[in-house]
Amino acid sequence: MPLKPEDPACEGVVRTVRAACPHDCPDTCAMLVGVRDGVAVHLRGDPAHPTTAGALCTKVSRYLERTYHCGRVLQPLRRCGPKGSGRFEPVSWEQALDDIAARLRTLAAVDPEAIVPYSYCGTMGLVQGESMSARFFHRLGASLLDRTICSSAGGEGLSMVLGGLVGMDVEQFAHSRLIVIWGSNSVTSNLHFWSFAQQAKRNGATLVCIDPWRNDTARRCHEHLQLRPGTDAALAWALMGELVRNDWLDHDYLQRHTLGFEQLRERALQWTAERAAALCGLQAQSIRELARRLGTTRAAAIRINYGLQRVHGGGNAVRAIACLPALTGAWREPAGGLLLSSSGHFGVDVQALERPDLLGARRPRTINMSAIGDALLHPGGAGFGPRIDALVVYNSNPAAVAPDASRVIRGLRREDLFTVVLEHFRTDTADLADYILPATTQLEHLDVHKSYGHRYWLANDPAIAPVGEARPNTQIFRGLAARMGFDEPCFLETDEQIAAQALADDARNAGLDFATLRARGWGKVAAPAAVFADGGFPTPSGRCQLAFPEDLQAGRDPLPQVILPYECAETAPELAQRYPLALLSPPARNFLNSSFVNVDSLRRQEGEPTLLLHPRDAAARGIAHGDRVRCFNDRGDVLAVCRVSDDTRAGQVVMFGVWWRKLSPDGRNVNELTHQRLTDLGGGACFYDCLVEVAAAA
Ligand SMILES: Nc1nc2c(c(=O)[nH]1)N[C@H]1C(S)=C(S)[C@@H](COP(=O)(O)OP(=O)(O)OC[C@H]3O[C@@H](n4cnc5c(=O)[nH]c(N)nc54)[C@H](O)[C@@H]3O)O[C@H]1N2
Ligand SMILES: Nc1nc2c(c(=O)[nH]1)N[C@H]1C(S)=C(S)[C@@H](COP(=O)(O)OP(=O)(O)OC[C@H]3O[C@@H](n4cnc5c(=O)[nH]c(N)nc54)[C@H](O)[C@@H]3O)O[C@H]1N2
Ligand SMILES: [Mo]
Repeated sequence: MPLKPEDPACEGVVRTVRAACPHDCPDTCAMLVGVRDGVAVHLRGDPAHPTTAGALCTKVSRYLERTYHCGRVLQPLRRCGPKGSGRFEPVSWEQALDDIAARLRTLAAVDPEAIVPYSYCGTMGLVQGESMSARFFHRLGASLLDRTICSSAGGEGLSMVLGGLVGMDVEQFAHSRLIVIWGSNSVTSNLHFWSFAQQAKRNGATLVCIDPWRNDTARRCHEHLQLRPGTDAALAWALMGELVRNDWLDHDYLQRHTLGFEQLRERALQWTAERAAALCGLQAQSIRELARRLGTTRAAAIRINYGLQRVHGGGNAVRAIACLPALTGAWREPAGGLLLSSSGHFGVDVQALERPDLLGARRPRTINMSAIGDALLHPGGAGFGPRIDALVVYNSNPAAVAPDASRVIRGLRREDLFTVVLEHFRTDTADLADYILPATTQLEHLDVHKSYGHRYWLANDPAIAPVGEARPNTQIFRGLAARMGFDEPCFLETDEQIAAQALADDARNAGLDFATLRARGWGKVAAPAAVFADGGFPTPSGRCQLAFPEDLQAGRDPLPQVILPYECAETAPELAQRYPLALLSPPARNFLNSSFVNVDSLRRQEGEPTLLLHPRDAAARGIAHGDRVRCFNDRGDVLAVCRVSDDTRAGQVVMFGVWWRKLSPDGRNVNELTHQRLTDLGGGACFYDCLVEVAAAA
């Protein structure tokens, strides 16, 4: 049982260690771990850290339960039954690393590109993420991985306009007068931003939510524009049209700090509120009203999150939205503008961490992680290269989180695929491995973190010794590198040395180094509060790119496009006949992607896989509240308990992700239904671009 810091048992004997929440979330909280006799006894948010403000979310407040979970993998395991049988035997580290290195060496002798790393953000740490691992795969000449599963469409869209992953300081939202929360359930997935939004609300700000369903955030906002999924670009164009027609424009800002306003103006005038309303399923009046608010409120702020870019046109939707603050000059105010990601405000020395120079002259192919199912099932050949013979998975659970799960599982089940999984737990992916290697958690290893939601670097000191025989990812890859005979000095570097390299000698870091961070826990980057008050966008011209110069030069349409989902009535009428319901599968409040699903107290709070169905759709199908239903399409089917509610639109269902398959009643999850087609920009996954049908379960 974790203790409370004020518990008398803590006094005098509990040492406090500074830590950082490792999870894939914009909040990246500063944590304080209490340790007694080598055991972590409590964990809390650092009250002094301005965005954490002493509060952790429900999930991470259970991090001790997760760390000391009886399901932790404690020793290296080797498969001893048929693939997927779940039969493993313990082996020594020596044995496991020798075997794995031998196998990889044999494959690499033929073609190293047959080996593929698969990783994402199980930890966001720069040391336990892509450092020693990337060096290892670069030196090996393995296939590269395009890490697109979450944010690449929006990231590319934003960068086309602003020049990078840059934007407002989240702390400034407390002073905004208008906050538009666009495609994000902040209360669930960005709690510490929500605290600032609430402060603004208490001070009289208006909060508007733009989301296809009435989520926890929409419920707490003044206005809710409940649009059809995948139509955000059209809405943004109509807002621009209204701004232009009413001359709610900052002409001075446009003239001095933007490119392409004339082209944008002409296109915007083609978009009336009525035209967008028809496409988006909104009232024209509510579009006009939002435009008026954006055009007439100083300190108007937009919080977009990655929820809205998981559709075919997601990249262009972000592009269109990102133009808005430049039209109104909202960037002049510290509490105005837009925030999608703050990553670009950090000076990270990626070259030093990942050492792409170890590739030498080799240019391996790139595998897109959002289409790993197809990649694993590809026989190899022209245009693809060698068949994938080995997959090394770390910091990710593709069997649960990747789209088109039945193909992913078929791929992972290949008897001739050699799979190594570095994990804390026996996840769905680990069950399909040949070797499972026990990895340390954040309390057991050293790391350094930036954030994509705020502007603080954070250090993470190990609080406890590794549980069981667990090893940090870095140590595992160091061990493999030694066995492969990689003798470059970078393979001998310690985690401390790597952490020190992560902070580039770059004005953005305000002189911070790892030693200082470690002593203080965290430190803020140098960006000014009103980051683009005087322009200075990180684009080649220093201007905000309303039209994209490279497209203009190449004779392509330089403006943000309106691209409808792959799967909707307009673009796929035959499919929409058979599968008339649009499926969204956003995060569950008590899970973090597929992490924490195995923490019993949190899974109990979530109950069972749940599907939200509109009363009209329920009536048409004879389904009642609480019924067990089957949600299906040509790709697969999954069971859920039905909640009948007008929180969702008619014609749209919401299923909360991302359950472990083996902890679900039917041994499957919502990604049975999603597809592997990619977004317009950035090659991202289209999780929320998916048509289904729902029926009462037999
Ligand atoms: N509790 C919890 N927190 C998390 C996560 C988690 O799994 N659980 N995941 C973390 C990760 S990895 C990420 S990337 C972020 C995710 O953050 P987001 O992707 O922003 O996730 P949500 O906050 O659920 O927001 C998704 C919202 O987008 C809406 N949406 C879907 N399609 C559209 C659309 O076409 N247009 C618009 N306007 N809205 C749409 C959904 O209905 C949903 O309410 O959150 C992080 N935080
Ligand atoms: N249908 C649907 N699917 C989705 C989404 C959705 O909204 N709907 N969201 C998508 C999004 S936004 C994202 S970001 C992806 C996330 O997908 P993933 O990045 O795969 O995230 P998790 O599911 O949290 O799995 C991370 C795994 O890494 C492990 N891990 C954590 N720390 C360490 C470590 O230090 N070392 C090692 N070796 N392992 C560690 C954890 O135990 C966990 O099993 O899922 C995507 N999938
Ligand atoms: Mo994500």
